[in-house]
This record gives sequence, structure tokens and C-alpha cells, in this order.
Amino acid sequence: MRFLACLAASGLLPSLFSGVTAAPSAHSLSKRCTNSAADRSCWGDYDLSTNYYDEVPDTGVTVEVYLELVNTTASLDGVEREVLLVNGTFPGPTIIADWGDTVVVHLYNGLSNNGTSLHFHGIRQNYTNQNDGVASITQCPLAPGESITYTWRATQYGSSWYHSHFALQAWEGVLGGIIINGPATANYDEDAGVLFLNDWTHETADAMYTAAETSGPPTLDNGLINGTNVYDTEGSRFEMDFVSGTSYRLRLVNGAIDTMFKFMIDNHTMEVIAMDFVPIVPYNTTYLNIGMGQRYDVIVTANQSTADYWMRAIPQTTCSDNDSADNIKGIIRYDSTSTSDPTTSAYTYTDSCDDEDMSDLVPYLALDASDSDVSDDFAVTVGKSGSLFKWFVASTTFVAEWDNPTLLQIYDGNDTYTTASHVIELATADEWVYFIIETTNTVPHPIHLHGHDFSILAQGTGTYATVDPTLQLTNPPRRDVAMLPGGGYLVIGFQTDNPGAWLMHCHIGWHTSEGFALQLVERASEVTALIDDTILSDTCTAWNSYVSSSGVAEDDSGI
Ligand SMILES: *[C@@H]1O[C@H](CO)[C@@H](O)[C@H](O)[C@H]1NC(C)=O
Ligand SMILES: *[C@@H]1O[C@H](CO)[C@@H](O)[C@H](O)[C@H]1NC(C)=O
Ligand SMILES: *[C@@H]1O[C@H](CO)[C@@H](O)[C@H](O)[C@H]1NC(C)=O
Ligand SMILES: *[C@@H]1O[C@H](CO)[C@@H](O)[C@H](O)[C@H]1NC(C)=O
Ligand SMILES: *[C@@H]1O[C@H](CO)[C@@H](O)[C@H](O)[C@H]1NC(C)=O
Ligand SMILES: *[C@@H]1O[C@H](CO)[C@@H](O)[C@H](O)[C@H]1NC(C)=O
Ligand SMILES: *[C@@H]1O[C@H](CO)[C@@H](O)[C@H](O)[C@H]1NC(C)=O
Ligand SMILES: *[C@@H]1O[C@H](CO)[C@@H](O)[C@H](O)[C@H]1NC(C)=O
Ligand SMILES: *[C@@H]1O[C@H](CO)[C@@H](O)[C@H](O)[C@H]1NC(C)=O
Ligand SMILES: CC(=O)N[C@H]1CO[C@H](CO)[C@@H](O)[C@@H]1O
Ligand SMILES: [Cu+2]
Repeated sequence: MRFLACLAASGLLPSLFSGVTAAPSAHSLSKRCTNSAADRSCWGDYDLSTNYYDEVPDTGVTVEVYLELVNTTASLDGVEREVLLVNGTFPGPTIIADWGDTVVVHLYNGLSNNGTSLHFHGIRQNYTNQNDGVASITQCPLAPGESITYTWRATQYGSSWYHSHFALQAWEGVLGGIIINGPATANYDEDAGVLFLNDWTHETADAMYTAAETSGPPTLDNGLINGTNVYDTEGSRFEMDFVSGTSYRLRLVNGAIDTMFKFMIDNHTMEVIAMDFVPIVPYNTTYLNIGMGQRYDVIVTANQSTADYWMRAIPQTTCSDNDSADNIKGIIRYDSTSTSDPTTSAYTYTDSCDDEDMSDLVPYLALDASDSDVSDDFAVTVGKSGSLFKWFVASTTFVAEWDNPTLLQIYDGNDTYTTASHVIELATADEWVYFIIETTNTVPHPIHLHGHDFSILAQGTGTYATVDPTLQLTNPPRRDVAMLPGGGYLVIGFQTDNPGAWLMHCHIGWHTSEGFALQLVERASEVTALIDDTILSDTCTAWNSYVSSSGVAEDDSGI
């Protein structure tokens, strides 16, 4: 667990996976500069000022990764339970590529009793919607014993994760990191890799779903730091060694089902350099608010005295219930031979479930938003359908069908989408679309959009119409997950520059399953030409045959 990812730090060394490297072109021989610990801003002929929405390095490299789902047991915090894992580890293998590479992921479903699909969270999937890995939207679920290949271009750079987008499977352990090497807005010595922050229970998420659906979100037992923690006297903590004077890049990922964390390392300051896949003008902070699905890249410098320090992921009780709230901790050791527990104290903070302040989140590549061509206002509510909790967006609780994914409907020329599959059609190219998402309910929600980074135009408490906030159109924060505050509003905007069927949903696992989602069918007339009908129909044929033999029935939103 210590610096396995350092190899990739410069981005110039070969990736850990089998890559097919093209002969260097004359182009690459005349590189302007070399990315190094002393100059992270540079990236060959490209740099931080490259508009990565338009331009991508032509590396000629394809990174090919084989992943396999396994059904096993593991004692991640010392307590054994059933888990579903990618290649047998939590987190699964990190996908590492360079900015501009093509990534090919071959996924084998080794489970006997679940379908699957693998979503590459935050990856733009520019004109490659079918590789977004969302069951019921871009594919039928992948049946047990079957394989599927996803292919996409790394048009952005930074940190993310992949996870299952089938039922609650992501939170049984089907997740892993993604690192796309590229330039950075501040210098650091070592790339320590992805650091997952998760909540964790001793029952499976599947087993807890009935309780979640009938009585609301359950209290969770524990949390994990990069896949490990203690519980009572069992388990072991995440540990990382610091060498005095060295600076480390940590790629934080909140992979929790229902926990907003404050992350901190006692006595240390973090320099924040990226949110999701967007590099930002760096700022320093002692603790960081990180919502479900969000990522932050931070640099921590080992400039404290030789001692042991706690690293903490603290669930915010305003929106999360956890029985080990003050014990989701790892250890930073300056003396690697030390075995004692740190005695340091947490920074003081006020419990809350707010995003980092919008004014701190300044994209380095400054892009302005335009006035909207189209806008929509969605009220988010919760209610009971029979005895079950369901979430509603504009009065619709989302249900899409495993065996009739949106892409198949588009391919079949059938646009009579069901009401429950809540399709918003965005037919016109390159328009600015605004969505106002608001709720009078006190629960905050991390809103995630597929296929785009969105601009955060406003975020606050109160009713949107009453507050009537001034929208921030000048270089607003851009990312792919933002918090809808409890009793508040979130206004996001983006351009219709990517044809496909894209999901927008709450990233709280229970809420996704309980229908908090809608889908955008963007530029439908261009979508059919992008579909690989062999992959689409083979996956659906195998799925239909699995369903008829197993009798499995959809009992959630299908995503
Ligand atoms: C996205 O795909 C379109 C269509 O293939 C292409 O014209 C455009 O250059 C791509 N954008 C990036 C950043 O690669
Ligand atoms: C995952 O496991 C499969 C099967 O053992 C193996 O072939 C593959 O190389 C592994 N992938 C990675 C990225 O380690
Ligand atoms: C995993 O194995 C357990 C025990 O055999 C079984 O009950 C469960 O259905 C399996 N889950 C999946 C997803 O295959
Ligand atoms: C997935 O497998 C788990 C057991 O591992 C089971 O509880 C759950 O019902 C299965 N879900 C589906 C949709 O097949
Ligand atoms: C977290 O685990 C991943 C996968 O094993 C590893 O690549 C990464 O380096 C670990 N993170 C840290 C900070 O050690
Ligand atoms: C951490 O900071 C506190 C408060 O400034 C200080 O009292 C303590 O000595 C520091 N701990 C270490 C191990 O440096
Ligand atoms: C350590 O670095 C932080 C910023 O990362 C700075 O605020 C602090 O003053 C430094 N402490 C020492 C002892 O140099
Ligand atoms: C953060 O603190 C470090 C150490 O004091 C300093 O070098 C860096 O310039 C600071 N960054 C910002 C954005 O203030
Ligand atoms: C078209 O889609 C609708 C809704 O998904 C479905 O009810 C209908 O059967 C489909 N029609 C055809 C001809 O496939
Ligand atoms: C041990 C601990 O801090 N538990 C907290 C878990 O979350 C609940 C609900 O927010 C709190 O009441 C507990 O104090
Ligand atoms: Cu939610």
C-alpha cells in the first residue's frame, strides 16, 4: 500500500498495464518541456492552458486492462463478510493511463448470481456513450460468465474511480481507482496514488436495502481508508510513511454509499490542486469536505516534527449515520519503525454537509458559461410508494428496464420512452442547458452527471425563486459531482457537445436505487451512428437468457 503508484508519478514512465506504444513521432521529439517534480505544469507540447475539451495529446498509445469480478469473503476491517470485488481486492486494480491514451477495459463477470456493468466515473466518454457502463441506459446488464469490452479516450487528466452501475454492487466492493497522468497546478515530489474513503457495514448493502427502503437510511457500522480499518480489536489501519521534506500527491475519492466526509491529516495543511477531473488554482486548507462520488487531489508536505499523525475521514452527522464516526482513521509515520498510535488531535470543525466554498474552486483553465438556451427547474421530493421510500425528481421516480436500455430503444428507432424512464431530450447541438435542482427536504444530495463536466452556477439554501441568486457565469467551478444543499438549490449548466444517453442522479447508493435519477438523451439523431450493435445485442441476448433461467426480477430503478 505504500507508494505502489509512484512509478507513474512523472507520467513519462510506462504505465503498469500492457500498453502498445507507437514509435515516437517527430512531434514528440520536439517537446517543449519535460514534466518533473520541479515543473508539474508542463506536459510535452501541451500544458495546463490546453483546452482539454477541444484538444488532446496524440499519444498513439492504447492501455489494455483485464478485470474480473469475484464473489468472495473479506475482512476489510477485521470482520468477515461477503464481498464482490474486482480481481479480489478492495479497491480493485488502478487503471493508469496518460492524457490522450486510448483505454480498453475487458470485463469478465465471474459472479454466479448478479449482472453487472462498469462505469468509468467522470470520464467524459466523448462520442463514446456506449462505453459509459450504465445498466438499463447504455447496455443490458452483463450476464454471469460473460465478458464485455469498453473503449474510451482519456481526454481529461487527473483522478477518478470506476464502479459497478448495477443495483448496489458498487458498495459490495466493485470499485477501483483511475489515474490519468497529466500536468498539475502545483509541484510535488511523489504520487502516492488514489486514496479511497468509504463507509462500510458488516451486512451486505443488498441485505440492508429492504431496511433502507422501508425505514430510511440505516446507520453504518464503520468506514475504510483505502480498503482497510479496525473494528473493536480486529483489523488494521491504513499506514503511510512520510520522509521529512517530501511532498506527496494524494488522490482522494469518496466511494461511500451514504457518507459525506471531512478529510484531514492532523498538524498538516493540504494544498488542493484539482476537483474531480478539473485542475484548479491551488488553495491551502486544513480539512476538506468531500461528498459521495467527488474527488480532490491534494499535496501534503512532510514538514512536521518526526512523530505519528492521524489521518481522518470524519462522517458528517448532519447527513450520515455511522457507529464508528471518530475511528475512521489511518496513520502517517515519519519514523517507519514506529508502531505506536498517534496522540495528535483533529482540527476543530463544524459538522456540515456543504461542498467546499465555490469561491475556493477556481478552475485553472478559465471558461465562462453562456446564457441558457434551455432551462428546466426540478423539485426533488421523497415519498412512499406503498411501504417503500422513493425519491422523485419533478414528480417522477426513475425506473429503466434492464432488458431495454435507452441505447437499444434509440437503435430500434423507438422514442416512445416510458414516463418512469424520465427522458429529457436535448436535440440541438452546442446549446447551453441549465438545470435548477431544488429541494425543501433537509437531506443534502451529491448530484452527478455523466458525459459532461458541468458548471456550478449557483448553490445555496432557500427556495431558488425567493433567493433569486446571481448566477456565476465567469469561470464557475466545473466538475461532475456537486452537493445539492439540504433545503436548498443547485444550478448547473453545460453545453450539448456530446451525443448520447446520459444519466443525472444522486450518488447516494440508496437514493439511486430508490429512483433519484433522470436521463438526458442528447442529440439523439447522431446517436445511432455511434452504436456498436454487435456488443449491444450480444450483451442483451445473454442477459435475456440469464433472466429466463434465473428468474431474477428488477426491484429497483434499474441503474
Ligand atoms: C470528441 O469527439 C469528436 C467527434 O469524434 C471530435 O471531433 C473531437 O475532437 C473530440 N474531442 C476531443 C477533446 O477529443
Ligand atoms: C485481473 O485478473 C485477471 C484474472 O486473473 C488477470 O488476467 C488480469 O491481469 C488482472 N488484471 C489486473 C489489472 O491486475
Ligand atoms: C456469492 O456467493 C454467495 C454464497 O455462495 C451467494 O449466496 C451469492 O448469491 C453470491 N453472489 C453473487 C453476486 O454471485
Ligand atoms: C446480487 O447478489 C446479491 C448477493 O451477492 C443478492 O443479494 C442480490 O439480490 C443480487 N441482485 C440482483 C439484482 O441480482
Ligand atoms: C490505495 O490502494 C491502491 C490500490 O491498491 C494503491 O494503488 C494506492 O497506492 C493506495 N493508496 C495509497 C495512498 O497508498
Ligand atoms: C500538533 O499541533 C499541536 C497544536 O498546534 C501541537 O500542540 C502538537 O505538538 C503538534 N503535534 C506534533 C506531533 O507535532
Ligand atoms: C508546513 O506547511 C504548511 C503548508 O503546507 C504551512 O502552513 C506550515 O507553516 C508549515 N509548517 C512548518 C513547521 O514549516
Ligand atoms: C500552501 O502552503 C505552502 C507551504 O507553506 C506554500 O508553499 C504554498 O504556496 C501555499 N499555497 C497557496 C495556494 O497558498
Ligand atoms: C417502444 O418503447 C416503449 C417504451 O419503452 C415500449 O413500451 C414499446 O413496446 C416499444 N415499442 C417497440 C415497437 O419496440
Ligand atoms: C460514535 C459516533 O460518533 N456515532 C455517531 C454516528 O452517527 C450518529 C447519527 O448521526 C451520531 O448520533 C453518533 O454520535
Ligand atoms: Cu440523494
